[in-house]
Amino acid sequence: MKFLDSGPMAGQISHIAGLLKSKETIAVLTHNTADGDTLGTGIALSIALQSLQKNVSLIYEEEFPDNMSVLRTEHDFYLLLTENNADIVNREWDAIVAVDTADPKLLGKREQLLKRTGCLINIDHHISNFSYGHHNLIDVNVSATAEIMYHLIVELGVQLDNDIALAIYTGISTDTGGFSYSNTTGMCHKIAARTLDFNIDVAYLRYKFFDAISLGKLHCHGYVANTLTIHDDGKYAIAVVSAETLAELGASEEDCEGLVNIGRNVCGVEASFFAREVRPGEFRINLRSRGNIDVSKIARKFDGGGHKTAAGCILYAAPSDVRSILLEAIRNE
Ligand SMILES: [Mn+2]
Repeated sequence: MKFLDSGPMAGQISHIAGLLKSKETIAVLTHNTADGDTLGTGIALSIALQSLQKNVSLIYEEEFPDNMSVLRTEHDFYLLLTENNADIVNREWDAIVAVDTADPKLLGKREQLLKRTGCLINIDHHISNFSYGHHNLIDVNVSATAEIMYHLIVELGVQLDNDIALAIYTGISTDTGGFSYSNTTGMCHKIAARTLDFNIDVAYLRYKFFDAISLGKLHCHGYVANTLTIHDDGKYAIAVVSAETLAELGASEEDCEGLVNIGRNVCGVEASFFAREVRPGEFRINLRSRGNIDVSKIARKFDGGGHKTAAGCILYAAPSDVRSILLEAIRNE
């Protein structure tokens, strides 16, 4: 079902579809610390290209997160890049497609593959994407890259099936927080509605993507709720978790996902920061805003990026200095 008939995006989508049809060997790359959108988009595209008899590889370097294992299909295009894959690294590709990847740095070791093609296609919806591809299909107004992928797959003339529908539904559902963030639009509901013509277990996916919680994460929740600090008449919330605390709580990196929302949800808070120490003196910062503050501007001060309401960056500091550095950055914004 075609939902996009005219406008600049329709033209760009048909250009990229034509380009892909003219290529034979194609690598699809998802970003690291993979989420439902990059995986869903990458898998949907790989299925579509394989059905067009393309020689396609979906190259990844981190195992799928637990809650996304449901996405993994029976196809043979999955290619795990490990340290000693010289053959993958040196392979030439007619085209490489990076999906949902604002910056090639997010590709990790796979960034080096990019020079192995004269046709790098960059498909994304992040405002911080700097059009690093030879061809760029970027729409910052869509909820998820999976939305762009739906239009592209329709344009390629590929029929939806269960696997494609699940992949597209996952990308849109996860990037919109279950159709509840401000990026939720009529179009993303239309596309999701179309995917529900297939065998999608909405309740099970809701549980997997949003509700299921490990004990480590639950303990992290408790710690963050108890140690969160509120600043400037309740406008800003900051939570800092050291590596030592994470180890004591038995919490993994994955367990920290979404903890920034605890502060964001406090009444009156406009911007929330969650800082977790990944190596001594190195903090990964998640930033969230309720919409009045553009947190991507603050993330960029520390070489990070993202969207107006959700961004991330790395901060090098002593644990005791993290709060004051973040406060100064937002007060000077
Ligand atoms: Mn996305």
